[in-house]
Amino acid sequence: MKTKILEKFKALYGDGAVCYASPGRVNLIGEHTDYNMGFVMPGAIDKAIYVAVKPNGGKVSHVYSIDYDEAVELDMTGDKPAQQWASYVYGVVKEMEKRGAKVPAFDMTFGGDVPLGAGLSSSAALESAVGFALNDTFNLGFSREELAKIGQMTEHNYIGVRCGIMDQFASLFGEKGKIVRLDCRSLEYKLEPFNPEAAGCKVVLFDTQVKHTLASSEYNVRRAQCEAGVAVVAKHEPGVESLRDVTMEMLDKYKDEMDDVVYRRCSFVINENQRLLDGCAALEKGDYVTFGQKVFGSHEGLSKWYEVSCKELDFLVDIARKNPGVLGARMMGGGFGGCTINIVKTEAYDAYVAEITEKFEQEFGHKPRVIEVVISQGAHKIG
Ligand code: GAF
Repeated sequence: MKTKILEKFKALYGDGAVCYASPGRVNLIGEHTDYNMGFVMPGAIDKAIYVAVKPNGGKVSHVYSIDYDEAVELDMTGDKPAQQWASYVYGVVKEMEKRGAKVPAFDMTFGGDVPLGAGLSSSAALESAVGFALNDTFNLGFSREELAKIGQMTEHNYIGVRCGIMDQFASLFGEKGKIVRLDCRSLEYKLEPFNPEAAGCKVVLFDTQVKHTLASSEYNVRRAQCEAGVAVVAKHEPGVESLRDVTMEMLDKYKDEMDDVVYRRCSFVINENQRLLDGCAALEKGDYVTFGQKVFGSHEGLSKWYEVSCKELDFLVDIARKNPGVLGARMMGGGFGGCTINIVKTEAYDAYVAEITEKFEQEFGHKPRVIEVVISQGAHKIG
């Protein structure tokens, strides 16, 4: 990929570009908890967005996307570009400028191998790659944490999704073989070795290859529902600022003051945080069986209580539940399509992949994409 990006750069803008990469992510457990100030357990993967960049000394920047085979001129004094892919680049620069940086004009080509729409966070990978590349190229002095916030705010202010910080954080802070156990309130994190093979398991993703259009609008609705629940509890309980501060006892106490749907959304988040903590304790002991049960529990909550799953994802997890070789499976990411993450006993792996592929195709007329991932290094300069 690096060669392709650099060759395209050379053809369009000449020699001398430097290449950077920032990866997509998986998340073991803890979904929709990040914007509720809870915990998440993502890891960077071996699929990334690659950016080649060079200052151009002019007034406007030029950006080319390999995936869209399209070039745009970015005038940072003008409006947001019409193309969404270019809005990510524009948004990152704007967010840097809001924080006081002067970002000179540049030429850039980018592309990658993070499957789009699969819930592996290709957009956060792009924001992080662009932010990391510009920060290094122009010596802007942003920390990785600031770059993660710049990516997150790009999403809020230029794409319209009020996302949490998990995806950008994982893309920037991930390390080879390690899961990022992140507290989304304090942004304290621990890199924990993750070695399922040693416990006789494998992690595999099945991409439904569907993406329902509801995804970003419903995402913002979920976030607003969580905020509505917090507002009710906060009227009575001093110090409550987010769902992280709310217990099930508190939620039950004020249940009558909130819509049933708000109650259901909030209870999912509170339980999901607890599942993560319990799952994490199990993983620390190498107990993948207990961890897997938490993963199944997470899917149940996401599907029935948070209602962000879809028939294709539920179908995959139902098959997983009936297969004794599968320790845990659930939808991953924002939902309404994308992929499931599965923890499977090594000896059951091949038969499980065959079973899923066959049954899914029978039901939906196309095969799911089987994606094997390796937990890998976060944003870095390739040179
Ligand atoms: C998307 C968002 F971008 C993340 O911030 C996170 O909320 C996730 O959905 C759900 O856990 O990937």
